[in-house]
Amino acid sequence: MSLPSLPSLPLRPIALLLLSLGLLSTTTAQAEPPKKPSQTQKQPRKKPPAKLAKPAPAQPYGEREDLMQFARELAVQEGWEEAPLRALLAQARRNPTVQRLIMPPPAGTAKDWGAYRARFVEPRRIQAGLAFWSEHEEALARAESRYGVPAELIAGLIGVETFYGQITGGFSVLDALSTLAFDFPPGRRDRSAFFREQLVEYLRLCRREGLDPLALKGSYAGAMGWPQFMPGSWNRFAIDFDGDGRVDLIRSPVDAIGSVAHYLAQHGWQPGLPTHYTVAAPVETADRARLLAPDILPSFTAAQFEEAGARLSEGAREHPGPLALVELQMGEAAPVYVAGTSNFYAITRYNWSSYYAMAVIEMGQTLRSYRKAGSSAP
Ligand SMILES: [Ca+2]
Repeated sequence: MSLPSLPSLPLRPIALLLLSLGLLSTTTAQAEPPKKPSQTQKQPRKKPPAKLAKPAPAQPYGEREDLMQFARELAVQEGWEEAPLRALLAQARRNPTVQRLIMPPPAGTAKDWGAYRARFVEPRRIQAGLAFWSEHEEALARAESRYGVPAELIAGLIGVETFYGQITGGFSVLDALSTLAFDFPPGRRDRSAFFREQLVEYLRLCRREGLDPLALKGSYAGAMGWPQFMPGSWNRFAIDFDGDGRVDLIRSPVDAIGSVAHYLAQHGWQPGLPTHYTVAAPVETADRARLLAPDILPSFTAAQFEEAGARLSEGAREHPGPLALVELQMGEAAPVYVAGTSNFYAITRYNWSSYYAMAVIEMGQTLRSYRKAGSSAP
């Protein structure tokens, strides 16, 4: 999940999907966990060939000087004992897969909202979402009433992030964060300072919650649990919502529900405001380009939209705040457009992608429709 102050960070549950669909360029705030086949689909277990070549196990960093220097400074800064910290970091391992996944997709990959949407808003995930909503109806309603974030949006988001806790990532968080902190690959903007900070946040989190830093699994960028929070976001925005005195995003879906709502509320969610409106984009290329220039940051009034040649739906013309013209590319077909509000923007603070935000919204709407119709299965 989420790094408000860090625009172009591609990380998150969906990152693999984004990669495969060429959508990673808009940035995401969290990291996509790899799919664990054992969790996502039950397949008949095939007996592996007797002599299956295994990749050589990654070597621990050991007492590499930059890690030990980091440990020394951190021990002083946090008032921690140095020796156990050194011993812990020495066990971290550089992971080449993490280095590969942090890279942007090849240039020129066509974005396709239709294909992207179909990966999330599909029968199995809808089914899981309806079960999740039924099971956690009380917590979702409580989060909605406390933070003003609709239950459907929270349910949609957790569904898109982790398939309701089924796909939360199989990377060692310590390895992933250490790799990106100390061996960030060349070829894209260096984010190692950010990941060093996340590593510190992770160690604080483990100490506070009594978790084993060698044991936790997450996405290739170190995002964890049901809502895929990065450690810094966990420390700042996660809450205890099931009242057991602990903030546990790995085992408690109820803590995840409260934490997602709290996160969005802290990132500008306004109760009662729509996320977006339908809009016909300006026909003139120059006008369209002007409205698209600020990207997903809502920057124009409804009147300015219309002056530029966009045609808004009736409700949108009365919208009091700024709007953003959001373009969703459809592969070779003509793109679709929506007018995003500040609430659309708030969802992109969780994951920096308009495709992501739209998938969350439409997943939520779909779940709500099924519930309204009293239907339990798509
Ligand atoms: Ca709790």
